[in-house]
Amino acid sequence: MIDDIRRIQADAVSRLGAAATLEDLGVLERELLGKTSELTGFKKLMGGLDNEAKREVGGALNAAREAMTAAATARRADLEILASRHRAEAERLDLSEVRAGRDAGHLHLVTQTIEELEDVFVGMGFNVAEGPEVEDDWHNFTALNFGEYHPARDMQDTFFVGLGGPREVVMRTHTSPVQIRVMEHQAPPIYSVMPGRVYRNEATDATHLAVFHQIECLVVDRGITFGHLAGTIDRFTKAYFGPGWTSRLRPSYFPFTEPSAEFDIQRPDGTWLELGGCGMVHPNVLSNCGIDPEEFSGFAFGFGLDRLAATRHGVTDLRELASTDIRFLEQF
Ligand code: FA5
Repeated sequence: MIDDIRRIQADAVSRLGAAATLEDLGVLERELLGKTSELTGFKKLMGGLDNEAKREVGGALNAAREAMTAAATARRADLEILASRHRAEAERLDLSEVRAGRDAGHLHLVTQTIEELEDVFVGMGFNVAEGPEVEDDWHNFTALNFGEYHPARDMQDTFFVGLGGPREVVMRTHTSPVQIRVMEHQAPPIYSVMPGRVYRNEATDATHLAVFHQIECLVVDRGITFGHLAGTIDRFTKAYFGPGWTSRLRPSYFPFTEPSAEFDIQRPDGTWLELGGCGMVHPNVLSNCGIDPEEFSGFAFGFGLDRLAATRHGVTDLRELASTDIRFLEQF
């Protein structure tokens, strides 16, 4: 009997050690250690033995069960490591595509648009400037001639950041604060464009996102007029959209420009879409940045980059620009 138990033990330990998968191991464990296993069968036979033999057979049965359980535990640990390696291999991402950059994958439509517009403006003699996305009240509002209780502050629903005093730090609602940063650090003449991401606490729909992009343009020099503004916008529209597109300027209001206008473009279906705001830099804004408004004048505009890109490429819903659907992204 003892020999039989030892033979069963050796056979079971080698079968458990060779289980190919976690499922196979489970099946084997039930077969070799379960209620209907040979080992359990021996226990039932022990009733007819004398005490001495019972002790010996019982000891052999316990040793066999321990050895088999240990073999199953060791094999389970190995198989779990193998299974996790397989999982990691199956879910592996080929990051060499990202590393290879332009050759393998490609830039997002919005990034392509930023680069294309930068090229248009650099070709016209502008430089490119950047500012932070988390702004203070001074740069986002106050220096731009928004009085403390000015209703125009509500035109741009603001995300406030829990830093500093109440309402002191914001996610910038437009790229116009970069105008202030440029003027604070550079004396005229200034010819700068400033692309970047902006944030507004508003509900999203086909033409509105809560996180979107603008490109700001600022010129400050002697003798700058509204004619320079209109001419620059016209030049840029033709360079970006092509000669067949129609655009218009409508009178509007911004606290930081006077006079102010809104810039619309006509879609191929004849409807108009507001692309941005513009105007002559308000004298208070120049003074806030230490520039003498008697000596210098300037113009500025801020356009919605997502709307620009979507309009030119026939994307009818801006929310698609935030999608990760490769079939959408691959079109551009
Ligand atoms: C401004 O943000 C001003 N800073 C523009 C400006 C700059 C005026 C310089 C004068 C001088 P406005 O809130 O209208 O203005 O936004 C400008 C453009 O951003 C809009 O015309 C639109 O194209 C785009 N835009 C505004 N809100 C959204 C939004 N929620 N989603 C996508 N694009 C938006």
